[in-house]
Amino acid sequence: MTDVTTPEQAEQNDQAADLTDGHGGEHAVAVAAAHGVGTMFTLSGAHVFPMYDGAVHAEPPMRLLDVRHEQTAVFAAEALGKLTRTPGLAVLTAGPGVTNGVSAITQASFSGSPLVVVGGRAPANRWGMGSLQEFDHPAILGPVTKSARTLHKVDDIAAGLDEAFTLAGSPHRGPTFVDVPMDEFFNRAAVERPTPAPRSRVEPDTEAITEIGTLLGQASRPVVVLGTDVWADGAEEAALRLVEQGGIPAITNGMGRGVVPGGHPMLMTKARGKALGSSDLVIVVGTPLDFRLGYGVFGGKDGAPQAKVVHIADSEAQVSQHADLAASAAGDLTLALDGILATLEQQLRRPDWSAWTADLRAAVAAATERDDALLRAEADPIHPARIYGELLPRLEDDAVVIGDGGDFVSFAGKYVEPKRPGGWLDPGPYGCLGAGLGAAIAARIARPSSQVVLLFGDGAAGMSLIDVDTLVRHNLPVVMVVGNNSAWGLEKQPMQMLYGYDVVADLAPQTRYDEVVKALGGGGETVSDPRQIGPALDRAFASGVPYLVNVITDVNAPYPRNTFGV
Ligand SMILES: Cc1ncc(C[n+]2csc(CCOP(=O)(O)OP(=O)(O)O)c2C)c(N)n1
Ligand SMILES: [Mg+2]
Repeated sequence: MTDVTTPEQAEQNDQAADLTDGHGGEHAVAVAAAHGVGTMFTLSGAHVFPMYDGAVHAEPPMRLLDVRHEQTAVFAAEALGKLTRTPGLAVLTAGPGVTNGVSAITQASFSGSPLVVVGGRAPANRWGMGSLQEFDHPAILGPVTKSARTLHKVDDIAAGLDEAFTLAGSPHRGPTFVDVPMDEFFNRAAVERPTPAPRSRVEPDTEAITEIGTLLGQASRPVVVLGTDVWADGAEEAALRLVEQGGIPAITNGMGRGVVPGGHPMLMTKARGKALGSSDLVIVVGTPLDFRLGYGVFGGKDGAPQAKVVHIADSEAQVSQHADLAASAAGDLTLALDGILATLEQQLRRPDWSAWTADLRAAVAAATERDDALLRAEADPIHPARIYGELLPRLEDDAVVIGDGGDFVSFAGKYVEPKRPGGWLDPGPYGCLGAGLGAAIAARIARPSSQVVLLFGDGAAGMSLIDVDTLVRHNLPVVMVVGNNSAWGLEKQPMQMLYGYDVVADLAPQTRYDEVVKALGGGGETVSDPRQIGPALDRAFASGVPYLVNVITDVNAPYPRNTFGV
C-alpha cells in the first residue's frame, strides 16, 4: 500500500499523538534538559555533531563546555552530578573519545555518582565494513556502568535517554552509557518525548529500623559514620537530626563531609582511630565497608571487644556481603535515619553517652592541638601542612574544596573540615589521579559565587593541567594550589620503606606549574618561603582568573600513613 499522507496530515497526526519532530540530537538534548541538565561536557567529533546542533537550537540553548581531553569532560560531568545531585552529561565521540572517558566513568561507578555518557558510534549502514572508529562500546562499558546500550534507531533515542537518566539518578546512583550510530543520530523522526518520572522512595524495612534503633538504645559507645550517599540521597538533614537529637558521636567521609559541620561538638572525625577502635556499636550509613573503613571491622582497641556493626545503604545491593553485621537496612536514607531516631526517642530509658562523648571530645581537642603545631610549621623547605594552616582561615563556609594527588591531598582529608555538605570532592574509592581539573570546572559552574579550591599534588597536576585552557576560554576562575615535592610522594615513601630504594618516583625539581597556567592565559606564582603562602593565596582569590600557587614543599615530610590503601 502506498503512503498517501500529506505533510499537513502527518503534522496533524503527530500532534494528536503528542509527537515531536526532530533529529536524533534534538531529541537527546530535549530529554537531557527535561532531566535538569544545563551543561554538556564534550570534545569535538563528527559522530556527535547532532548533539551540538541540538544544544545550539534548544530553547533555551544548552551550554556547551568543550575541554581538551575526554577524561576531563567525564570527570567534570561526574563532579557536576555529585555537586548538584542531578546526573551530569558528557558527550564523547566514537572510539577513542569514548575509551578516553573510561577511567572517569569507572570512578563514577565506584563513587555512585549520577552520570550519563552519550557516545558517538560508527554508522549502522556500514557496520562491519570497517568505517573509521568502528567499535562496539557497550561491550567494554558494561562492567563499569549501570547500563550500557546502543540506541539503534533515531526513534529509540528519546525513550532510551530518558531511561538512562532515570537509572543514573536512582539509588544506588551511578553512570549509564548509550551510543547512537552516526546515520541514525543525523536522521529525523517524530517521537514522543517522555516526561521524567517523579522520584520514588523505597521505604526501608520497618522491623530492621526498629532493630537498629533498639541496638542503639542498648549501646554504650556508639558511633555513626556518614558517607557520600547521605548527601547523594538528600538525607543530610535527617543525618544531622539523628546526630544532634540522638546525641551520637559522628564521623564523616567522602561527600558526607560537612553533613555534621566542621567544629560541631558531635563531629569526631579527628578522633577517628579512638572512636572506631573503642566503640561497641558502629552504624555506617551511605558508604561501603571498604578499605577506607577497615573493611567493616571496628572495636578491639586496647583490649576492647569487637564492635557490633550496622550497615545502612540506599539500596539492597549496596549492603555489605563480607562484613559481620548485627543488623542492616536498605532504602531511602532520610526515612531510615528518621526511623532510627524515632525508635530511640520512644525508649523509656534514654542511654547516657555523656562520658563517651566527653572522652572523644578530649581526643579531638588533643588531635587539634597536635595539628596546630604542624599547621604553623616554620620549616624550610616548607612542610605541606603549613599550606593548610594558611588556607583554612581563608576558606568561606560555602567553599568547594577538591583534592587530586597523593600525600599532599591526604593532609587535606585530615585538616579540612567543611562547614556545609556538598563542598568536598575527592576521587573516592577508585583513587584515580587526574580528576581534579574536571571537578574544578564543574564546581565553578555549580557554585558560581563560591570559592573553588583545587589542591593538586605535582604529579597529579600533570595529568590535567592543559585543561586550564578550558578554564580560561570559559572564564571559570578557580584557585589551584600545588604541593610541589617534585615526586610521586605517596609511592616514593612506601617504595623506600619496602625496598630501601625508589625508582620512577621522582619528578623534575621545582617545576614551574604556575608558568604553565600563565602560558595558558591564567595567573600564578611560586612560593618557597612559608610566610609568603598566605599573601599568595590572597592574591589568588582576588585575581578573578584561574590562578595557580606553586608551593615548593619538603619531599621528606610524608603523610604519616599506616596503610597503602590495599
Ligand atoms: C591514574 C593513577 N595513576 C597512578 C596512581 C598511583 N598513585 C597514587 S598516589 C600517587 C602519587 C601522587 O603524587 P602527587 O600527585 O605528586 O602527590 P604527592 O603524593 O607527591 O603529594 C600515584 C602515582 C593512581 N592512584 N592513579
Ligand atoms: Mg608530589
